Amino acid sequence: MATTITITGAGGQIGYALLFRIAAGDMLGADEPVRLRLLEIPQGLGAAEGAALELQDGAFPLLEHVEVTDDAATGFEGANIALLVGARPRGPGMERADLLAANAGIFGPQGAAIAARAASDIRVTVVGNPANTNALIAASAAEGVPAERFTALTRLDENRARAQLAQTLGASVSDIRRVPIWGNHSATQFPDTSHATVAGAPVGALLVDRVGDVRRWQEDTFIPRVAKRGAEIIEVRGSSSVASAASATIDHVRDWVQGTDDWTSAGVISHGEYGVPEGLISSFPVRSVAGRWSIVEGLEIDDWARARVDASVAELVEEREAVRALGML
Ligand code: NAX
Repeated sequence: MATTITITGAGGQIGYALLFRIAAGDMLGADEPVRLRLLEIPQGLGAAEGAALELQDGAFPLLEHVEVTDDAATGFEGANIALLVGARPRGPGMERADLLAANAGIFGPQGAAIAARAASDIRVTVVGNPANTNALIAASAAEGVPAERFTALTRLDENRARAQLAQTLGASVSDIRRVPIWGNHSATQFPDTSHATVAGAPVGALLVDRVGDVRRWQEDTFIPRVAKRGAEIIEVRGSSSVASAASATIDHVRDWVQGTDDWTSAGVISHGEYGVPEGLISSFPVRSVAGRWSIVEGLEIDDWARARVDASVAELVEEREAVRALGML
C-alpha cells in the first residue's frame, strides 16, 4: 500500500522543493508509491494547487494521488508521515512571545488533528520555525501519540557542518561522519566536531594540521559559519535556504524510516539524556534502528562543549516557559 504524506505549507518555497523529490522516490525509495496531501491556509491554496498540477505533469510513476486542502482534518487523514513546514514567520516589530504564540496557534491544532486523523504509525517532522518548540507544542497537543513520533529538523545544520568540515580538511563530504548538532535549531546550536571522523578515522591530527588551534577555529570560524549559514544564504542569494532545507528534510525522513549506519542529528524528545531536561525536543546525536530514533549515549563532553550544550538547552527551556506562560502548553 502507498505511504500517505502530508506536507503543510506545501504552497511555499520549501514545499515546492520537497514535493517533486518525494514524488520521484528520493525520500522513501524507488519502490514505494506515495499519496500526497498538501495542507495550506486559504491564501496559499493557489500556489499548492499549481504545484499539484505540475506534479501531475511530472507523470511520476510512484505518485498515486495528490489532494490539496485547507482543512487540517482532511489534510492529516490517514497520514503515515507529516512534514510540518508551514509556520508563521517573524514579522517586523514582532516580539519573540508573539512569534511563539502565533506558532502555538498553528502547531497545537495540527498536533490535535494528527492525533485524531493520522495513521497509527504517524511520524512527524517539524521544519517550520521555531522548529524545536513547535514540535513540542504539536507533540503535547497530540494526545495518545507517543512523543517519540514528533521530531524537529536539525539535519540541515548537520549537513552544513559536515560540508564545512569537509572543505576545511579537503575531504569528501560523504567521508565525514559524526558531527552532531546539540540543542536548538537557532543561533545557539552547537555543531560538535569532537567526535568527527573522516573515512572512519578521528579527524584530530588532520584538523590540527589544517587549522592549528582547533578550539579557536571552532569558536571564531566553524561554529559561527554553521550557525549563521542561513543568514549567509539570504545575503548571497537574496532569499532563505530552500532546496538545501528540503534536501535535509528528505535525508531526515529517509534515515528515520530506513535506518542509519552511523550517527546523525535530529531534534527528539529528551528523557534526561546528557542532562537535557525531560520533555524538551532538543537536537542530539541519534541513530535510527528499526524505524525508531535513539540517542547515542555515553559520549564524553568536556567543560567547553558542556557550556555550549547548556546554553542552547537553556534557550529551549526559555521557549517552553514562554509558551507555558501563554497558557498554550
Ligand atoms: P514560505 O513562506 O515560502 O512558505 C510557508 C508556507 O506555509 C506558505 O505557503 C504559507 O501559506 C504556509 N502556511 C502558513 N501557515 C500555515 C498553516 N497554519 N497551515 C498550513 N500552511 C501554512 O516559507 P519557506 O521558505 O517554505 O519556509 C518554511 C519554514 O521553514 C519557515 O518557518 C522557515 O523558518 C523554516 N525553515 C526551517 C529550517 C530548518 O532547518 N528547520 C531551515 C529552512 C527554513 O528557514
